[in-house]
Amino acid sequence: MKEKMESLRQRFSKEVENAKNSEAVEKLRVAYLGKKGEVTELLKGLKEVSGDQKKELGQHINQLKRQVEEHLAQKLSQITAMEEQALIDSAEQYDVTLPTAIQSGSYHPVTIIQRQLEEIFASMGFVVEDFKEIVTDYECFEAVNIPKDHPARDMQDTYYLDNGQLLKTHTSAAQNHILRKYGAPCRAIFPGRCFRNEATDASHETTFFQMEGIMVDRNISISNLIYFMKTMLSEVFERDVKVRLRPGFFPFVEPGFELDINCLICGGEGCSTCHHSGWVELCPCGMIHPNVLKEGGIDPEKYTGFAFGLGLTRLVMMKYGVKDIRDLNSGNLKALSQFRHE
Ligand code: FA5
Repeated sequence: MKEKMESLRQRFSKEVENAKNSEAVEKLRVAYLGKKGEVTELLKGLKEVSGDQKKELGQHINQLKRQVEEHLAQKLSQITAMEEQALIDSAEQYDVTLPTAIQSGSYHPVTIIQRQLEEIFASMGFVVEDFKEIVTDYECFEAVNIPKDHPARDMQDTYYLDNGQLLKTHTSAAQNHILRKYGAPCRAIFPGRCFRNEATDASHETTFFQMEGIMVDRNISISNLIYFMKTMLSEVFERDVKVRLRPGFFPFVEPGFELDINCLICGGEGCSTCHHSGWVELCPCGMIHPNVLKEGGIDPEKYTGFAFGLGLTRLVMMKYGVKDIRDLNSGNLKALSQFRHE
């Protein structure tokens, strides 16, 4: 029996030595220590042996069993360390510059169009300005000729802070700051996020983007305004789009206009986006009111200017055929990822 055990020990040692991976070690464990393993069978065979011999043999088999267990454990930890190292080594060879199958992020369509507009206007000599989102009552209303209790305020309810400041309802809130910063002559655009406390529908959100533009110089007229509006639209849409100009009232312009675009979702037939009118209000505009120029430190006797407040989010809807404005703020990756390659 002892000889049998010795030859088993030697065979096991060789086999453990040759094991190349953790599966091979597991196979050995089953072959020697499993239910029908060789060492287990030896232990089972003890019941055939009697008396003192049983005790002595039992000790030897248990010793062999412990040795087998220890060897297997040692070999397993050796192999695990090697396998981990191999993983680390192969990770080191991973080339992070290679294109991957992982989906990359993309710019929001509003950002894409905003940047395109910034390029168009910059090429026409306009500076691009940024402005804060929390503004004072003066900046948002009084500086643009909307005194306290003016009915025009009803059109632009917003969210007020305890300190009396508010989330800006329109990019016109930056007009005074820009006029004071540059004086006359000046050409500037200033895109920004706006907020209004109003019911949402397919074309109205409580948070949306506008892009304001002003041009002040000697002898600026409505013809200049129309020229810049037409140039901007034909560049963005890369084709002729039907627009209409109609009178519109805004306290900060005189005369004021509404520039509407033929609804590109329904082709002018009427749909929920255009409230079944066939037209979408896109870009109110007009000649800057003398009071606004004066408040900005510019002499209205010498200078005139135009201003426009483009509905940037609505422009994006028309450009990409987005039927519902709420899709643009929903964070829906399926919708937004369509703009990845722009
Ligand atoms: C204004 O905000 C004026 N400050 C624009 C202006 C600037 C006029 C300079 C004259 C001179 P109005 O409230 O109409 O105007 O908004 C301008 C545009 O912003 C709208 O034509 C529309 O395209 C967009 N807009 C307004 N409210 C929302 C809203 N709730 N959701 C999405 N877009 C909106």
